[in-house]
Amino acid sequence: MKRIVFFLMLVGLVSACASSGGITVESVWGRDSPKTAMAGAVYMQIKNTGAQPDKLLSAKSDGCGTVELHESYQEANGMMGMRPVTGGFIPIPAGGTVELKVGGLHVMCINRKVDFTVGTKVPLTLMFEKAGEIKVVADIRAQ
Ligand SMILES: [Cu+2]
Repeated sequence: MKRIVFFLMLVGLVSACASSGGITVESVWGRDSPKTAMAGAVYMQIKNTGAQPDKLLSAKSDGCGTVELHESYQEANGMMGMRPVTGGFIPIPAGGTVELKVGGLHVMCINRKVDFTVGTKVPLTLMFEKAGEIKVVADIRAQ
């Protein structure tokens, strides 16, 4: 019986954070959005406890037609816009944490195949230059 409880705890930990090499990805979530929206943003914390800098190169998901790495920026008219990140990757400095958050960097799920409704889980595969593939699950929630 104790073993079963331990196993369940372990599964809980694995889904809450995923790591490879010196890279750990935590708090992966997306905000719920109308079914009519074609795209949805996913946020997370990426920690690099290694001695080498790494790069998030790309991401993919069965729940999305295309996945892009985006940054938010302020347009000349003061409106917030977003665009693919400069250089096409997100640098993860050695010993640093990069936060993908509302109004900043995010992973963009384009041509969604799943609705971003509260409680939905969207699997994502992140590709890092050195750490390789890291699979995570985004929890869709209100904020
Ligand atoms: Cu975006």
